[in-house]
Amino acid sequence: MNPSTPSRPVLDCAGRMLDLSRPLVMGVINTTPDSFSDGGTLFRGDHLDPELAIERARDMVDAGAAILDIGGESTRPGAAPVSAQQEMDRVLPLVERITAELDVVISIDTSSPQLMTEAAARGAGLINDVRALQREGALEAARDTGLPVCLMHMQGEPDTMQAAPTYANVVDEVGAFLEARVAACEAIGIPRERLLLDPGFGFGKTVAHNLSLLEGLPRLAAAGLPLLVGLSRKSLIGKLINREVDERVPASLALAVLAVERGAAIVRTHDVAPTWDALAMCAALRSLQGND
Ligand code: 7PJ
Repeated sequence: MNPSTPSRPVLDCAGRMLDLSRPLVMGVINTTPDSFSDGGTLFRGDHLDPELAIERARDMVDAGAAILDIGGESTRPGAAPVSAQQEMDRVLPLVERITAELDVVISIDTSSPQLMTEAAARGAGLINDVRALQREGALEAARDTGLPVCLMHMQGEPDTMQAAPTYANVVDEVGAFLEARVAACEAIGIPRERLLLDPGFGFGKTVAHNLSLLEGLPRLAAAGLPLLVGLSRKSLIGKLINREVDERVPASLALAVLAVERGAAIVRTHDVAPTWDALAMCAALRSLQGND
């Protein structure tokens, strides 16, 4: 490394470099008709409208998103599983168009090894797996793409995970799980430098569990890997301050700032423009403090 330039944590996402020395925004593009919080907004009738989707993607990039996270499987509580083919049909055409038209890292929100492989071949730059590569063949598929991977913690599976989440110590257990998945990745040949961690807010967690994890983020950050967090519009906000999904942006911004202050590097959000502003304030304060 050139001694005159300070070293910065940088993630190579298929040739696009993400500078993690300042907090980054990941915008959510849902191709499902039934997601947690923005389900069906890219649909006309019962079909995904590619023009609406690319317009949403462009708006997010213009608003400062460094990454777009494209998902084709709904993981909201109670969601029905989709077939791998259905997921590919929803996601791959969009990956192709975004790669061709926009300068942004494309993240694929999937647990399907086949989709990881196909999306990487079409220009995706990051794999975001809410099952932390536990599906059969996922570790190998992710390794062979050469892409960075976000490993997320979830207790149970989406259809039942909110029934009765139980932990003795949620921060310890989530930390131990993520550490074990990092070890599994390293064992198969995915280097640590290519991994990000996510505690999985709302995935098999009560409000109290989510708050403990937010408080405990610095302990998870101590693993030395970049943290990604998704708190945007999540139901803990509804439960804590009684807001409907479309009224949760201000509280989501507060949570984003709290998470970044506790060590999060990337914030996944449905509302890119206000989140970018909120994180820019965190970055401004940090540069004044001289720790950037
Ligand atoms: C998350 C996610 C999250 C990561 C979803 C929603 C639910 N991936 N995919 N982290 N949430 N890494 O957007 O509300 O929190 S889907």
